[in-house]
Amino acid sequence: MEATAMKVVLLAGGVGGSRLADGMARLLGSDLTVVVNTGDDFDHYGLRICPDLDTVLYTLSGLGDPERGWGLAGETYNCLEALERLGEEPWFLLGDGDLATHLWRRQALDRGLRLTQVTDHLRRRLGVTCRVLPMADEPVATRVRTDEGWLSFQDYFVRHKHQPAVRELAFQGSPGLSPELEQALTEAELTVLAPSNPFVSLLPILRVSGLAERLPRPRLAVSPIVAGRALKGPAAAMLASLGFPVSAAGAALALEGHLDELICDEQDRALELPCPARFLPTVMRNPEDRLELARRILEGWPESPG
Ligand code: FO1
Repeated sequence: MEATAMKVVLLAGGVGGSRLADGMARLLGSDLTVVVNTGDDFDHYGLRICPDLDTVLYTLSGLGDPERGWGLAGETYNCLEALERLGEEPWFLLGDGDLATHLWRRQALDRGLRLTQVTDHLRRRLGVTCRVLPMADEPVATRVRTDEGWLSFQDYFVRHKHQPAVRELAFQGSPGLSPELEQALTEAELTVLAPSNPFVSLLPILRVSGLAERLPRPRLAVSPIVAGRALKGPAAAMLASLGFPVSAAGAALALEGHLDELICDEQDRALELPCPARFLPTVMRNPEDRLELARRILEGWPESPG
């Protein structure tokens, strides 16, 4: 880890967010707080599944599956196979090691711990040095309206393989700031919005009551769209179906009012953008790319690691 005095909050969804979190954590250590979307969370077989929190924790601990970006590396699926023998048709792949996380979380929540406290325990046990905070302690559920009607988020994303066009989004729950998040926002000097899906990863975080207005400035957002394509997931398709340009400019418009500078990929230099922009190599293919992108993002800001 390289030493720096700058405190940063990174707003992140799952896979793309966790990769930038990894680069930033190696630069900033405990001066980084990753604020993670929990709108994808859901109950399944009585367990509380928090996919984005777990993706961030597994990636930062080095335990994650590098190919898929979610779940643990080298997973086995004995429990799911046993469920199949009982007549179930598992559509959400919960590995045996991952199940331990969900069992432990369920037990801790049942004992009255808040999700923030549960996540902090997991973080410490997994050896993650930066702070990782759920966007809220209260449950929030993202729902999407498709031509087949309203779907819960994981139904849309995993069961329907994010194929249906998304026409509208809704968020159930009225989350507020946890004391830990309020303190992190007060202490930090810079906000970074990870290259996560604007609609289903970042906007759920930004609608937490009191969060958007407390975000430390400047707020830098890394575009999840490069050369008109999403690096992963349905961000490009959602921009199109929700009526935005399918480009980094569209991502900036989707986050209008929440960013001071957009960091776009060098391939998008010719784009006309609705806000101040910087052009960097933003595609993270390996851990070195993550660190380099984190360093370049922080470059140029006062007290940055340089
Ligand atoms: N994504 C999938 O596409 N299929 C799965 O079966 C799946 C299982 C899964 C289990 C645990 C976990 O933490 C994440 C998992 N994901 C799976 C990823 C995840 O649901 C999505 O990537 C996010 O919700 C979107 O950020």
